[in-house]
Amino acid sequence: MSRRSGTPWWRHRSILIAVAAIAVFALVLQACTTGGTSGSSSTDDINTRREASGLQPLSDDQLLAAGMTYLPSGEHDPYIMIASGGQSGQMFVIGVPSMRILKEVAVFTPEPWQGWGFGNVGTEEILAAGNIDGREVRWADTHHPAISETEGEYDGQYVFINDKANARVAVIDLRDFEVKQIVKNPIAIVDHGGTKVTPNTDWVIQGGQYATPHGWEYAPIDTYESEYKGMVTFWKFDRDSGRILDDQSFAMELPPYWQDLCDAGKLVSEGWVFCGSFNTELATGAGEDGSGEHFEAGASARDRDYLHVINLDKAVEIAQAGNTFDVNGFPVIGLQTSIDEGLLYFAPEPKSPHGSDVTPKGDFIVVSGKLDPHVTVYSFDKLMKAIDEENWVLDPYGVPVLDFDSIVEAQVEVGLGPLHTEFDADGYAYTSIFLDSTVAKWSLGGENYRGDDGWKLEGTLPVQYNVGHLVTAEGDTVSPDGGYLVALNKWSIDRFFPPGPLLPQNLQLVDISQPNDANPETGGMQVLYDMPLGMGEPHYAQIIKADKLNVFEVYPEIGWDPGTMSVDPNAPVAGNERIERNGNKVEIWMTAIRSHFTPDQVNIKQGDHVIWHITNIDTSIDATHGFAVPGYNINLSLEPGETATVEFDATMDGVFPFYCTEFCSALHLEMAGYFLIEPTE
Ligand code: K7E
Ligand code: CUA
Repeated sequence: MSRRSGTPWWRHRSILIAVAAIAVFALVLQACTTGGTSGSSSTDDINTRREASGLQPLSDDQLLAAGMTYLPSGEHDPYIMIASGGQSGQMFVIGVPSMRILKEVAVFTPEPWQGWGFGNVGTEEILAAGNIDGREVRWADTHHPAISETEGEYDGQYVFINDKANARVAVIDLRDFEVKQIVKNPIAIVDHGGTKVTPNTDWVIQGGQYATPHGWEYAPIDTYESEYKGMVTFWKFDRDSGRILDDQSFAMELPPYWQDLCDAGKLVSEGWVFCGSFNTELATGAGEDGSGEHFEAGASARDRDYLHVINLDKAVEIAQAGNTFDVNGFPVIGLQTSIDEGLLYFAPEPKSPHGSDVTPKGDFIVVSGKLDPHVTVYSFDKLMKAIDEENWVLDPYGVPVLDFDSIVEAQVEVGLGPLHTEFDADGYAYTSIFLDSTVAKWSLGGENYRGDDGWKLEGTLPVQYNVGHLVTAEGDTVSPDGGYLVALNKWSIDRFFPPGPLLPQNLQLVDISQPNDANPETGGMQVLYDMPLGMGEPHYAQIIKADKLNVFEVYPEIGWDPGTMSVDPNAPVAGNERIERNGNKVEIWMTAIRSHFTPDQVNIKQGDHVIWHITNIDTSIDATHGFAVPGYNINLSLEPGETATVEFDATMDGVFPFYCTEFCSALHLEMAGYFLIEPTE
């Protein structure tokens, strides 16, 4: 088989024609909307050309959808979607409405293009902070990105993301879309209900999931009820330094229910936090002796689980007063303290709950039971009233369980398997319906929304298939934009060419800008675009207005250290390039500029300890240089102005041509050098 994998010529041609046809759609649409008479084409012409290239003709609706997502070369997306990367351990940056992938941001997993974890000392240190008992854990299951907020609005400064698999949280600076910090939760080995931020990003919430003894110490499973613990952790965030301050952070001990998604209260409910849970059955699985039940039955037997209603403001006071115990050096508020101090209440929630979403005005909390066809809406006022009136019974751990009927504002039947809910600017809510594979649009009632018109289903839109989260533009903030919704579908089945049995996810862009009567069945919703994503399974995403992001196009000054976000005084700059030897320590100060490294010959001896600093002294936008040392597992990405250091022992002797891995100029191939390591006996 010496033939190159055969793409027939006509395939290429059909792609070209498709591209041309899309360009023509834009012309037609422009002609239609401006009333102009371009006279160059028409729907018929487009469909004639599509058919000629083996494509199906388009309906008017489909043509409109194409025109709503097509951006001519050079036009930027008005919105940016930050999606979790699931098992990739990364985070995706996607333009909306074009659904073009702009970047996979390296987070928990080494990524060579960004030079993330391939010798760059700064990145290695950040990754190493996520080591667990000294073990390098270099994958993650990222679920929930949380863009930093000011007064409940996305401010575009930072994004946080959790690693469900290992209970870690990363902090990403949105000036350069690079990770600045990874923290490992000291008391839990897995998490889920994070990350979410409080309305001014004072606290980053990391909720637990599968209960273990704190510190994931061993305890026999038959001690589950007494030794296994749930948890929620509140990480203190310092905006000025851009870091989580672990010495001001704390956790709360919770019963060994499996805590699920959390959301922070806002406006009227600011200072409170709401976390769903399941497995209030305390199921422990099917044992090898045939005892017990699988979790899917055992953990979904009861009709009610508990929404955890947490008084964060008061918990902060208790933690600051030192009324905590210590797990691995981390302060934890004990469950009994939480009960005594009124930090924790339970609100019964319907069967197998998932999702916990606070409405834009902070006045309601929406939860879904995966095995209940309704969304259940609690009133924050009613929760407070029930707490005041002590309208509760106690759960087996002594936590007050509020009376369901007294706290529920409404239940709206939306379909089978409701999960997650977001909002728009007009008082509508959108819930993902996993089993039905739909998005349900329903109206919020109450004076802040649609009043007496509220609490009813407005329409459902089929999506393909099995939608997990959905996201609307700024849809979990105090002022959602609406306009666009993205359904993050778990299964794609027949939507795309199957690249092997592992299929991509299907992210579907949905237009939610139209009134209900534009299509009474769907409540005006229309699918605009299907985007396959074959890089990991995004769970949640957030969509922010692009103009809220203040991104560095190049680093502000030459010698910039992205780790400290300031100039490194030790950075090599033009004119001070040099090599210093001190015994077997060799330190190199090198610069990179189109199209050479200075110096481009480096001679050392085998066994030398090498500290190699490199600055990209180019200041033009996009003039990134790479730096690869073959055989030594080293690759850097040096963006304009950036400085980085690699440090290693030159154990292998030989001749190692190093080179720039970014095609930066006409003489990029010449941007190389010789690293000669002379053998010692
Ligand atoms: Cu529903 Cu982790 Cu938010 Cu997946 S979670 S879908
Ligand atoms: Cu620098 Cu290629």
